[in-house]
Amino acid sequence: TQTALLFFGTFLLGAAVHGQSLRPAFLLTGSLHRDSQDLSGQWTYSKDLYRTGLTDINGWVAKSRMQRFRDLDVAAEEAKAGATFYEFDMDRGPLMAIPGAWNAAKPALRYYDGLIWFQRKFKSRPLNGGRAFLRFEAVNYRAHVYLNGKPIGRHEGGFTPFVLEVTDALRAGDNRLSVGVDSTHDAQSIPTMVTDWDLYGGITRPVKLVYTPATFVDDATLALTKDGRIKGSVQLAGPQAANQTVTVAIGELATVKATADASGRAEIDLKAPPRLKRWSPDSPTLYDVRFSVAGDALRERMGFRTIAVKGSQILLNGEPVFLRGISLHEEEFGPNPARNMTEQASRALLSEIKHGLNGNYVRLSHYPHSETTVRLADEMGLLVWSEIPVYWTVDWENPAVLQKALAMQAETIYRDRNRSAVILWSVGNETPVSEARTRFHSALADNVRQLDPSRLISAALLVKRKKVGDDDVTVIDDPLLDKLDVLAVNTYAGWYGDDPLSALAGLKWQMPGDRPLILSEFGADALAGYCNDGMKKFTEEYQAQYYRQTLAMSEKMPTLVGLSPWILKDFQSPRREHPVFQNGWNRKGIMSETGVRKEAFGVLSDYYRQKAGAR
Ligand code: GCB
Repeated sequence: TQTALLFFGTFLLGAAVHGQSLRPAFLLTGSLHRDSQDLSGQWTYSKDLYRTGLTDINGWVAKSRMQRFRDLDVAAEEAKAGATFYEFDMDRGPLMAIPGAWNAAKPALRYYDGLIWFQRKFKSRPLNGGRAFLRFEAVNYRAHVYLNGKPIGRHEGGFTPFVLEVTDALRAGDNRLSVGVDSTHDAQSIPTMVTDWDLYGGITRPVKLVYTPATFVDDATLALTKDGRIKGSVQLAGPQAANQTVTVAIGELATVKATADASGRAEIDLKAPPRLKRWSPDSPTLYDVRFSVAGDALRERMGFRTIAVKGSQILLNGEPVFLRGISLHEEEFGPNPARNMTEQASRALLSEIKHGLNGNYVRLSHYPHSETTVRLADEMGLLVWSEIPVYWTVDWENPAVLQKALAMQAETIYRDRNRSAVILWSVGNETPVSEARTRFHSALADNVRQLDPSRLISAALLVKRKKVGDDDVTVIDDPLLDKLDVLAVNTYAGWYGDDPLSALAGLKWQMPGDRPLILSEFGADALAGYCNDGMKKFTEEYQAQYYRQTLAMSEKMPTLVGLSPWILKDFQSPRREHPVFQNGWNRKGIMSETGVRKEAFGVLSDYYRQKAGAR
């Protein structure tokens, strides 16, 4: 049908036309500081498990009774004489706070996995020749967006932002925004339907209506190079973009001008001012940077630092750095996390790492975390590992799936490349080695290298146990190694498998000697408060002892440059259903879901304090 075709059309535009460069049509970088209207708040919703809102389109019913996206005042229609009726009414639907995951919002939606329609009415001012865009920070997993009954676009991928222009569909005055959110995953989604974390469907991050002039600064980036220059680019969009003069001001330190080319792109290249303070976890200096053209300016707060690999070391601003970190899922403290990463929720999590654990690093697993979190890492001084959910198994042979992963990676890089905190892009987690899988990851790594040559590439790999002579050796020899700057492995000896804890420190490892290594995961479950039961699994003592022994093992790895044990706090996972110890929670946190520190927290915190002192 016509509507369905239109739908498909907008989707293709996103995936294929821009697929060449992987640059989305619009980025609206730095949207924090733009002229915008926050659409957070109470939205109405309507469950649609059988997808009638999408499929019941002018087919065997002349006038659809179920299309939740229609621009329709159902109560007014019902008041009219005649036999017309509808089987939805978005205006009188139940309410839900957006952003937030529906699973946490209502007990009846706790395990709902499917399509739900959301609606928000809002007033817009007249555009007067300007333009307007909707910017969604994240919708998990697919979004179908309509404004005033018109299809605006679609997006797939639950953790990255997307921008849709609504200049033509927007009305000065009352508007009706409808979003169909489909949380279902399948064998071709990223991730697939089996992971070790919870579903969390919904509009999980903020939505904004952003106003711009006809020609505006869509995106701008700067980075410090190893030879002491600041280089980057500014991308303008709009009819007057070509040949515009762009002015870039870095705090009070420097102001330069550049001229955009025919495509509206200006290259920036200046010598780093001598007074420039380098960003580091110990002194996370940020500058107010302004990229301006006639009629518009993009404001950013950003730091400047270099990151590189030399032999088996990671160098931050030219100095070796040891990454004292931990892995983190995006779940706020409390018994019923909603994935609503407010500044307060994010700050609480990152403060535990920075101040509680004496850390300088966080692995934001297993998907791009909220912009709020990454910006706070910049501000608070925590180095970041960033990853997309290419996790366990993916349909490696399928070119459409690769295209999704590439787009997701690009959306992440464009969003976060001005954050000094981010030093590592990871291209996958624990993917079983096969030729097709290695080809897939290699394509991702090449893509990252092209989009952002200034950062390091890694992946969390699986290890193998092998007999070498009489020895039982843990080996890292993944064929993906050639594509990676930094090796990273997840190791669970002492938890999964039969190794006694006392054997961990003596385990033998074999790995390339010329590449830095991170233990990207190690961990053991413990139920907070379960103690004194003879070193049984799930006790706090077992977990603490596991940490001591694994840290002792890590001390013997000459190329080790960092740790991100699994994980800061307990998190919800449908895989974890032991009725005494788990009840739907993965218990590998060194804190409980509500924030109670387990014994292992102290072990790691003491270890990091010593490490920090030993620098
Ligand atoms: C892993 C996965 C992580 C799991 C963890 C576990 O290796 O990367 O997502 O949650 O193990 O608890 O088994």
